[in-house]
Amino acid sequence: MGSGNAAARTDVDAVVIGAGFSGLYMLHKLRDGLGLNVRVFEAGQGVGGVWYWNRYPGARCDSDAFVYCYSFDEQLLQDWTWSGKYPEQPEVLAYLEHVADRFDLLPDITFGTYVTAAEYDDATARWTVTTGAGEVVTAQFLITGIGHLAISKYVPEIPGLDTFAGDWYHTGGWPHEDVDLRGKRVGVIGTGSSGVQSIPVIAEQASHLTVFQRTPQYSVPARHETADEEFWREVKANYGEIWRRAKTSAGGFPWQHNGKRALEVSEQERLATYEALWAEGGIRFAVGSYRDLSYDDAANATVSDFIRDKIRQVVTDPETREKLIPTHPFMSRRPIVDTDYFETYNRDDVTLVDVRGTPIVEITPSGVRTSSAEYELDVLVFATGFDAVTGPYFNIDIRGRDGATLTKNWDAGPRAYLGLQTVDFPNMFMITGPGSTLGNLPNSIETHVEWIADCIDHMRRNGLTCIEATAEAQESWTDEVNTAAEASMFSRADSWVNGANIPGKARAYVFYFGHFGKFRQRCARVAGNGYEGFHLR
Ligand code: NA7
Repeated sequence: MGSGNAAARTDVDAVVIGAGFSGLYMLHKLRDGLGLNVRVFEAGQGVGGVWYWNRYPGARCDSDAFVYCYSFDEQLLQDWTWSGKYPEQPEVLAYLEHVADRFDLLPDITFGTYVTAAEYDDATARWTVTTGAGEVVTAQFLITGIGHLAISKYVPEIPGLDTFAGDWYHTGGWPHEDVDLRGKRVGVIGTGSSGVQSIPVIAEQASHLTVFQRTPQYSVPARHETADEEFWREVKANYGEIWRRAKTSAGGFPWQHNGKRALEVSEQERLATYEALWAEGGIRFAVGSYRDLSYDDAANATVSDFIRDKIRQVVTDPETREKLIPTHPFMSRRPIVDTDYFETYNRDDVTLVDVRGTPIVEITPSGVRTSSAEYELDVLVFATGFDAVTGPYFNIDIRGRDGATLTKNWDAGPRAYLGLQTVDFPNMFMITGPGSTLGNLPNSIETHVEWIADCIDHMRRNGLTCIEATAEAQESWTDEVNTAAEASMFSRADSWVNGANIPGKARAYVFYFGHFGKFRQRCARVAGNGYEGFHLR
């Protein structure tokens, strides 16, 4: 085991960036599994990554918690009990803090420290990593556990924001102290997952809430509930089988579709299936019914229409109701799970503004002015998302062989072999880098962390010092990423998964939308075949 005296070491085996789900497990695997010296740098003052920063009202997990966790330690699985189906942010953070304590990870993490630069030296096959605090550390391996979102909040450039007299926040950088919204006129811009989660909670507190919506969204009711002892007895007794199913499934969840095509059954049967899953709520609605919803337009239309009808049944005001009806196909954007989202628009103190029809023109000292009206606000909330996946990488000046930069290599979109490595950056591993799976992320993260640890172990056992993806393997994987995305509903709409949410950003798919279980097998096969597609020396 490493010495645990992180602050003293400036030459280590591995530097890991980030102490969220990815970085914590990577540290444990390398330090406790392989006996390496590891330093972890984390920008936040505590562990948690995305769960450290995203503290907005209503922030909660929307994967079922019993599988939104690590699976690698049987005792941890048996000891930890989530309060219910979709825990709120403080509980997910408490879980990660528990893991950090349990495996004694804190001594090797330097908090409040942003990695500003990393440079590869071909002669030594080592990285030199520089932090914002001016510390310089060298390492054989540079491993990014920087997530997809947390550090690269997107605030659109709207004229006049600097003149706004009230307070404004981004959901991804919510203050750690309480923000008192009681009696305030609050505006929320954005209706993605963060907006949809926060809007009902903010509406409870504010004197008036104005929602500025550009694109209406599908959302499935979470039907959050607390979990009783009986539920946990059952889950904990069957965890082996639950994980086996989750790790072989399409999305990293322990459920599969029902094997049928939507249009091969009668309308009556189809509606009964959707109704049953709707009553159950949550992400299972998206993954648990017909197998062709995510790639067949006609099949998808049946489920999209079903949700549109549900929205119409909930929202009472006809004008508001029509503004809330999405036109893109369900699952062409990352599915959203909510608690009372559409119901919130029935409140007298909530106004929905369609900023596609009447765009925001400017922010004034007293609020937001659209092309047709001015809305007076005390607080403005940007739920406007993130410069996802590439943003966190471009925020660090990473230089590979011969000074190669990611900004240049990825200017037409990111490219990486299995989401693990990118050409010109030897000995740099990415945990769920571009071209890896989305779905239930702890599962994707464990897949990569374990693969990386096994690979480093293999290298050490065989006296190898350097690994780099080959250009051929990277290009061929990028083709597969694009083919899978084009075949999926994700090609039918703009959003952060294809770079379309950031003006000027390259349009490219940043995830592999193929089958998660097969992706896992693929990673294992590549390793089993002597790391095919990688050059080792
Ligand atoms: P998202 O899903 O990217 O949502 C951002 C929202 O902000 C979305 O509704 C955008 O509208 C809206 N937006 C962005 N820019 C503007 C401007 N200029 N004017 C009006 N509205 C705007 O981010 P989230 O934080 O909600 O979720 C990100 C992921 O975090 C989520 O998928 C989960 O994986 C966790 P648009 O729809 O683009 O028209």
